[in-house]
Amino acid sequence: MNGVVMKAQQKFSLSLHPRHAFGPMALAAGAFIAAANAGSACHAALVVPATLNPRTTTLPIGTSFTGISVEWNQVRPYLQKLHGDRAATAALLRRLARLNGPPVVRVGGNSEDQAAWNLPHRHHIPHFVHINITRRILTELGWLSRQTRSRLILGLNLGARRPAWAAKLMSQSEAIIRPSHILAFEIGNEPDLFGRFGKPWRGSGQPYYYRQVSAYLKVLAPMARGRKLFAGGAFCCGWRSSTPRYIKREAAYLAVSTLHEYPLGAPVRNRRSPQFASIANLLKNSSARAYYREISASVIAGRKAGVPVRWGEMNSAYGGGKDGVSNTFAAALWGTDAMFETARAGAGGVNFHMPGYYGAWLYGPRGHVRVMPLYYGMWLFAKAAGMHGRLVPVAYKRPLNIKIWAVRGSRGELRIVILNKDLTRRAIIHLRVAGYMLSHEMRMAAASVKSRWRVRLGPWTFNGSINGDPHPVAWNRRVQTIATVGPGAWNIPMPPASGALLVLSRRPPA
Ligand code: BDP
Repeated sequence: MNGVVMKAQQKFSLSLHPRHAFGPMALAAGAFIAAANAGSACHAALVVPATLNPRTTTLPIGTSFTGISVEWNQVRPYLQKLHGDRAATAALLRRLARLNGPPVVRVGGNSEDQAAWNLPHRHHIPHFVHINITRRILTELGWLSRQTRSRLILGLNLGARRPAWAAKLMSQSEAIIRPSHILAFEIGNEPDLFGRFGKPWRGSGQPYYYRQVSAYLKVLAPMARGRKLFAGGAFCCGWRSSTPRYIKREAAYLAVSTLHEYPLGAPVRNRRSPQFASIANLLKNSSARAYYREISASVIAGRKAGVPVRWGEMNSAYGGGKDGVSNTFAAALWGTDAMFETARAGAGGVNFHMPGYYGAWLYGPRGHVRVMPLYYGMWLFAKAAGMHGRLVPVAYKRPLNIKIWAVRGSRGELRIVILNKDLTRRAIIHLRVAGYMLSHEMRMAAASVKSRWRVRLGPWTFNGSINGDPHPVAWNRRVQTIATVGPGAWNIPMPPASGALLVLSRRPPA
């Protein structure tokens, strides 16, 4: 509990940073109000001019950008049984894998420092260690990674200060899981909050932490036989800005450096706090921009040191997510945007922590899968990112809470994602891209921003799916027609709280 309170306080102080101006260049032309679709609930829509030059690509979006993070004690309930009902887990991961490469599966979180291989039933075990990592759990993970080609980041217990335990888990993992399926072993979860374990962690700070990490690496690094096989520091709150220093120190061992970020907190009670978990706060630009702002310095340090950096654990609201926020369509809009912000920073990807209210899919009481709105956001992102996509800067003004992202695919095609995160106002995006034609369009939409189930992406929904495969939507679809208003120019109506994916292909010369 203390940890949660402290985390709330620390995260609160971080969120007091002033809001920075958003990246895309402002267009000279201002946005203006236009009369729109007569008969619609909102009588006027804001016209937002947007343009881009497909030749000015910036960063590539890495493969295996998407990912999930699961606690050690959730592996069996959540990831196991890749047959019957729970084949859905593998089906959902494979769907993302086909688009952007296999999602990274990280096993860790608070359970990381509460768990040990074959937990010794002996005395002198720290009071916080109570989770037993069994052969069965590792076998399930091995099976999952074979089925999906997902690579694993496996969390080792640092809090207990037992390098020998970590060595045991590492050798068992490599014996049971194909070593090529293990991306990294992560040494400790959120050590910035280890004070909750009491002495000697309480009040000891980073020097003590680094001494412990060195003691671990002394034992573990020889087992890696020259491979960069470790991950960390998994800092969340107080120490996140020290990640560049961590990368510099440990680069020789790091396969990937991981950071954590939750913009909101489910236990936050103060409704006026910017961290209060509400749909309005989740959809604020700051809740997505944090994924750019808080990782950029680490990405730069990582580049210098040859270490990829990712959000090893993240989601909408810590404390397990919040019902009515984390499990609604708002999470799909936020999640898509947060992934693009991460890509804009040049980071390698994200791992959404789950299950809880923030799970991208959950299993109901009878074992049936429920694909949650967040998954649609992951799916939309993976479709847009593709295998070798590169971000293209889009010039537009943000009079409303609108985000526009563009990706150029390997054949020169453009995939444009538009997110209207405004809760009440329609917009018409006036998009101009010289030399391109519209070849495909799909909407990410829901009955309401609060919807938990009635969500669709293009003609597909997972609503009612029991095996993790989507089926065509059965409910009425309000058609939002895109108007072509000239060569390479379109008006794209965007209802409040909705997303769209447009695929543009090069216009053949006349
Ligand atoms: C993270 C912890 C994870 C928790 C999550 C939460 O690493 O284990 O489940 O917070 O509170 O910081 O939701």
